[in-house]
Amino acid sequence: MRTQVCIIGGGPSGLLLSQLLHRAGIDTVVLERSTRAHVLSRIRAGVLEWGSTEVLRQAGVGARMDREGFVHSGTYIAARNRGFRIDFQERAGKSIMVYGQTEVTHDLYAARDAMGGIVIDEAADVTPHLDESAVTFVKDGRGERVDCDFIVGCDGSHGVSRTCIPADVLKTYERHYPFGWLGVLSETPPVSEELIYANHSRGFALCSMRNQHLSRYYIQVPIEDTVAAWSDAAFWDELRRRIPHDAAERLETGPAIEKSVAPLRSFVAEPMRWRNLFLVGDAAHIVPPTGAKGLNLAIGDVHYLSEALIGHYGGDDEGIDTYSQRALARVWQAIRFSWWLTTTMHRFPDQNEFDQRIQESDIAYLEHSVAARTVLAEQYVGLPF
Ligand code: RFL
Ligand code: PHB
Repeated sequence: MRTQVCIIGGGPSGLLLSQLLHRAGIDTVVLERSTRAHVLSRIRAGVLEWGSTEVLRQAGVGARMDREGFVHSGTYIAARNRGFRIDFQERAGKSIMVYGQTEVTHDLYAARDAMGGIVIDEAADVTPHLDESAVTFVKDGRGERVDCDFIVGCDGSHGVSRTCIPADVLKTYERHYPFGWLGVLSETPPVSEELIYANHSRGFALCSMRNQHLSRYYIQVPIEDTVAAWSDAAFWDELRRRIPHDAAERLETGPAIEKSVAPLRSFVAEPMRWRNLFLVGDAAHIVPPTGAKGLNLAIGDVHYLSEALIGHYGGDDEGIDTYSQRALARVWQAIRFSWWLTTTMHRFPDQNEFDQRIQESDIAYLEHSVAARTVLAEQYVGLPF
């Protein structure tokens, strides 16, 4: 098989890149390790920056999002069981869109199918060969090979692409947080019309949603906790203790239809280009979910790289030569924001009452300072590309 751009990974990054390039007349092949059903069953991100919604529209996959997604012009921040609102429109002139990653991925697969895009799922042993500008893999027990101009690693944090960058070239930066998030999806009306991020001396909590009948809630738990350690009843009790009193009183509970524990981590790999290989999304960087930045950063990378590759095939290499530098500058801003919000909102194992008061003062400052609310809003809605 021969193509121009071979994309490893059929998550949101890989599918979106393939869609944007195909629309610009550039051939791609996407190689995905899992089944499509598995990729579509992952419950992950819920919040899109406005810039991300624009990239999705540009890719021709914005119609259902614009019909079914929820535009939020603000969010609630809480401490000591009391919340206040930050108005994104007023402070940053932009809103965000609540539309699940599962739906984004679904729309991307539908669009790829409609255009006859090649997405090969259950591709095993995917191996990039940078010297030969090719990727080999095994499908249905048979060895296959794709020759290409460029290889793009959209294969997430445990993918194979990043390992092709020599150890003396690759530099990584990492922080592990000493707790996880227990997430629950339930067929109940969301407790609040906008998200609530709650600091509490018992630990962080987040109230989010997918639609008017589907809520997504998270609580901070010890990193070693398993799903089995948390009955539905124990989860709801703990959530109620941490969120604002008025929300706790309104909270409607029901059976969890999905429950999982996710670790929190910050990670950056540099550079994001090595020879004919580019890294995109979680393959190059991970943020803790507190700032809702993971999927949005992935979409940002795709935006830069699609422009760069379109430029290359039009005779201009500046975009591919500066891709790593441009993408990383924006990535580090989101790494810092996600670290700050995580640090301000969570209970650390060695935290004492002094540390708790510092966090509460930081949050009170947000409530009372227009400047502080502007700083948060500008970053939450997403810095410009
Ligand atoms: P993905 O989604 O991990 O997709 C990578 C794909 O590559 C495949 N793959 C391979 N294929 C072939 N060969 C190999 N060797 C391969 N190795 C891996 C995998 O099967 C997979 O299909 O990465 P991508 O596309 O870069 O997308 C990144 C996002 O998924 C991620 O950043 C977000 O989900 C993070 N995230 C959030 N981001 C937001 O912007 N807003 C949020 O509100 C938000 N909430 C979250 C989140 C992530 C969470 N978890 C569970 C990690 C909430 C949670 C709980
Ligand atoms: C979600 O709805 O899953 C979600 C929302 C906001 C976050 C993280 C996750 O910061």
